[in-house]
Amino acid sequence: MSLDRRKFLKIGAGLSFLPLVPSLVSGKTVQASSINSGLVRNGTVITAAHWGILKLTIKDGKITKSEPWEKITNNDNPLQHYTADMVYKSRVKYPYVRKSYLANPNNPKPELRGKEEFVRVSYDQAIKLIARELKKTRDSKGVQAIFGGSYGWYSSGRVHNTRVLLHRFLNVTGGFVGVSGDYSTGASQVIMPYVMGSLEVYEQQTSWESILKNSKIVVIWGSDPLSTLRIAWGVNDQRGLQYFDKLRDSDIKVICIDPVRTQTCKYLKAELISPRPNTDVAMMLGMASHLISVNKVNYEFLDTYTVGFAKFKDYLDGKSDGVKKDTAWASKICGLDEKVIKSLAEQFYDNPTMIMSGWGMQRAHHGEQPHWMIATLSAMLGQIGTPGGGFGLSYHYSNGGVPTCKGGVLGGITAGSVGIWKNGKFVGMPKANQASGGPAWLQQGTSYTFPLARIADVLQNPGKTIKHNGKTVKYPKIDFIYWAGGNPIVHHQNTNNFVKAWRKPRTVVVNEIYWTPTAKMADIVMPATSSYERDDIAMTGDYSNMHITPMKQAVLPEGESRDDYTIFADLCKVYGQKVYDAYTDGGKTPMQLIKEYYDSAYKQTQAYGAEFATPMPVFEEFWAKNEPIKFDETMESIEWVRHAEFIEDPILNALGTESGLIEIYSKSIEKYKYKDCKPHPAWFEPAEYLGNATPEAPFHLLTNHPANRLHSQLCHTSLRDEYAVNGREPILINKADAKKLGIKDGDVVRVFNKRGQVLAGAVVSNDIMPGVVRLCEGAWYDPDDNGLCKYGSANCLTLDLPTSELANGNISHTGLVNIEKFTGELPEVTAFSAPKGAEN
Ligand SMILES: Nc1nc2c(c(=O)[nH]1)N[C@H]1C(S)=C(S)[C@@H](COP(=O)(O)OP(=O)(O)OC[C@H]3O[C@@H](n4cnc5c(=O)[nH]c(N)nc54)[C@H](O)[C@@H]3O)O[C@H]1N2
Ligand SMILES: Nc1nc2c(c(=O)[nH]1)N[C@H]1C(S)=C(S)[C@@H](COP(=O)(O)OP(=O)(O)OC[C@H]3O[C@@H](n4cnc5c(=O)[nH]c(N)nc54)[C@H](O)[C@@H]3O)O[C@H]1N2
Ligand SMILES: [Mo]
Repeated sequence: MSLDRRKFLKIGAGLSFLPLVPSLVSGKTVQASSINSGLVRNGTVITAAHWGILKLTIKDGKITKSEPWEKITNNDNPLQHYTADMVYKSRVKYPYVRKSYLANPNNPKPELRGKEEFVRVSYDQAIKLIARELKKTRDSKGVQAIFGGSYGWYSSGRVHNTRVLLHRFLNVTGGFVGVSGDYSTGASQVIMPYVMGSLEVYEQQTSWESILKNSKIVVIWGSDPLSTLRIAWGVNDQRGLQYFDKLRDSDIKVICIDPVRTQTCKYLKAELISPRPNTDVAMMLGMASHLISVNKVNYEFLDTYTVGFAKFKDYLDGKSDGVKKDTAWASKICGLDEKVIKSLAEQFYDNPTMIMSGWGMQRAHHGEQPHWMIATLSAMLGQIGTPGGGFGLSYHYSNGGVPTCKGGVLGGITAGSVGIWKNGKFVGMPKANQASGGPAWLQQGTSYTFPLARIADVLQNPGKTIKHNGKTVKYPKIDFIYWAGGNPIVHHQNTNNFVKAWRKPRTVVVNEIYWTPTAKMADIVMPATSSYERDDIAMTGDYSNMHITPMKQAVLPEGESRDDYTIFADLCKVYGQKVYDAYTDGGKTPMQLIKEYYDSAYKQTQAYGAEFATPMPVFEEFWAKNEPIKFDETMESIEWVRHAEFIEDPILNALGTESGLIEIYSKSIEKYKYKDCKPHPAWFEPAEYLGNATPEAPFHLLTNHPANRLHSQLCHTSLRDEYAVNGREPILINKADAKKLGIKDGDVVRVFNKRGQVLAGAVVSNDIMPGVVRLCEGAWYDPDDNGLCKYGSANCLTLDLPTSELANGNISHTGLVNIEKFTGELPEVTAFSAPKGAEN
């Protein structure tokens, strides 16, 4: 192994396809035989979604039932039953253009976006309009005016990955502005490479089998896996939930640290510790001080595997700021009794303890700190890389810790490279890049990307420079937004401010399946098919690579909806035959691509040799059979312990950090001299938290991921009837708080602060600590004329500030609000119906 390794970020045993980073795999050209999918009019069809492999029942060409292909956990996953609604409700059925845009695209009155009626146009007219306006903007304002970052989720499937297809299209036609990072782990994915030399958040975890055998304590810190494991980035293998069943049946002690008594906490009958939101770092600093004072620190581990502990200890002792970070200090900030803090620290030291952390607490102001501090604490305990101990940042996501199988890995659509254009003519694709593949904005570095959570700032302040992760980023001047996959009007923080920013560019085009708030705020809306109306192929288990599954078209497309691959191919045609050929790789159909991706996996398994257990049938047989293929785990992956090789030999298997060791102190970060991110983990007061609450905004708002949706996806289905309160998004309020406010379970309440206001339905319960309320993200934004969201979209209330100058992540779990009983006349919810001018 090269010793240079330590200089590089080491991404080992990672997700085969990083979330939201387009895949770089590309298969070879294979001539597809003629395969006719042939629709089932009566019978069953196998397909897949983020929530698992599904079996659909079709009667007279309509979906009548949707259920999991295999039932393997105690917990039903309600997301699996609403496929019919995903096809038949709230659909964008035809192309639409906003009235003023259609009348005059050069002066389209962008301030009317979302307010004005739509006009239906023919598919061809819409395609021509988009191509013409895109070309006009790129020619006159350059690549930096075209925003194709288009952050967001998609529908599972290796061909119809809408964001990658958009990038492919924008690349071929001349390039675009992209984004770096994501909303999920904005802070952690930037800090952890400095600390551990790897992303940690998107990497395989110590095997569950090893945990069940070796751990004595499992700590679930700021995480609700029973909820978040209902989905996966690709297709859910459901094994993570199965392992939580096994954890429940084991003798392992489970401790949940969370302001909310989560589903997971209840199911596992865990001990609940509830610190004030956003104060976990203070709590952990207190634990660290206590461990030092009772001499329960593994100094040998610190000496061998880490750098910078002495400097960190100076900080704990208050050498430079005169503040000792002991348990008394911590207790005042986090609200927990000193005894609790001390007892936790000692229990962790005395037992093999696996700390499973979610990502909620890093989606907060100074979100770089919590996971850095967890790594520091685990290093002091001396448990990183040992069976049963250490920490893991993906047990709650995409089934981390489920052993990896040895099978074939499917290829997938790629973003390709930027096409070469000279004097307005397409010359061709660059040769060298074609082989390496990968999206142009990754290759171009930072000149045309910005940290994604700054998008509102970018749209409002073109040309501004900001500090970011040791570099300077200059904002582009965006005039054309193309969004495909993602619901930014719902997912971005401080909606009222974001809507203002969204109304700046001249053009906004959105490909959508449903009339989401984002589709309603577009100038041109292209009707996209759902994944149940087109053929595709997928794998389950982002870490386990467990199944290859067909995703067969179940029903005919609604209205004039087309798959994104075709929409972009048709746009390319306007740019000329050569551009079309570059995009479609010589005119390949989706079915040809499906076969090509399958064949690349097939070839891999063939190469394993005859003794390998899971043979794959040839494609035609696989497709005709309509059954997933399952691969088997290997012994190595069943016993795998994250970072064990580093512990075995820290020189030969050095980490990818600057020193090759775990960095409790980072010299690189020291050089950046950021005020809001020191070179070691530290406590910073968040902009808004219970420690600085005011009578105007006395409650801390948590905006957790919703158990019964995937963000905003499924919000429009009748699953909503199972959780909505008085027709509104539920807000969890502590009993004592509700009593003081005169609010009863089932009341409609107004939640407000200086940024915005929403209606929500009160769920009064002691499942949340006093002073804290929870309104899950992803509820469809439904503004009335005064900016009140009638349905309850949480981001109307959140803060749009960066975590720090290091990561510039979003801080959606930081923020204070006020609540009152709503006594006015209840406005009708209109979020799920079509806008003016469009039919449902
Ligand atoms: N307050 C707060 N805000 C948050 C968070 C939080 O914790 N709190 N979490 C953040 C996080 S981690 C994330 S990941 C984001 C999620 O934000 P998004 O990814 O924007 O959320 P989704 O609701 O999944 O949006 C996906 C959209 O893509 C559409 N879509 C699906 N398949 C296709 C397709 O094949 N073609 C086309 N054209 N469209 C398709 C769906 O209909 C849906 O509207 O939200 C972020 N926002
Ligand atoms: N069903 C479902 N599953 C999902 C998603 C979904 O929308 N629906 N979204 C997926 C995506 S894109 C992502 S990124 C992941 C997100 O996964 P996470 O980021 O882990 O999810 P969150 O709900 O934001 O937060 C997890 C827990 O952190 C707690 N928490 C919040 N702030 C604090 C704090 O300051 N301290 C402590 N101790 N706890 C805190 C919350 O109460 C919550 O129980 O989930 C994925 N899984
Ligand atoms: Mo996410």
